[in-house]
Amino acid sequence: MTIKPLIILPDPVLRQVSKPIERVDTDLQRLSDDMLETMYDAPGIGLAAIQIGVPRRMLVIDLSKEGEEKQPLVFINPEIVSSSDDRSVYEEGCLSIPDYYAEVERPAKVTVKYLDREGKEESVEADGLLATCLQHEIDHLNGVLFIDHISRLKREMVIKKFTKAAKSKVL
Ligand code: GNR
Ligand code: NI
Repeated sequence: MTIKPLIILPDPVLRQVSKPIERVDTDLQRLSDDMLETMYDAPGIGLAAIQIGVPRRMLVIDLSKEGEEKQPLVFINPEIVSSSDDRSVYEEGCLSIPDYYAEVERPAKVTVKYLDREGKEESVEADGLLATCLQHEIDHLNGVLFIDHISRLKREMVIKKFTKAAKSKVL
């Protein structure tokens, strides 16, 4: 397993729309292991493949707490098939936008269809943090970031700050 470098705002790679996965094979399972290792190292509670530069529709999530047993979840070709009308607000962050946090309102519950790590069709009815995290990660697969759900003023400030930071880095 390998820890991969994270793609950071304003890298245009983050705006790519990821392509569906056609075959769940050992290469893909290796990619999911690398994603989990990268997420645990960061640390974060979720990671989409595009965040390590792979434009494929796969994401990983682990909501277990520090010191608890790990609960790695792998979602391949996930699709939101229904969303609740009631909303909830969470303070979100993103490994691709380090050290920036903002409140985002999303549907409180979602039903997601997906393939698991073995390629088996599954579905989950998620609420709470899992619902928020799934929506945040599925947004990544569509080139959408959580800052797209906040005010334009705040979003432009964040993008400006990260653009400046990237320019000041030696290539
Ligand atoms: O680690 C993460 N924490 C988080 C907190 C609230 C809502 C969503 C997230 S996902 C984020 C990791 C990440 O950037 N996934 O794409
Ligand atoms: Ni993110």
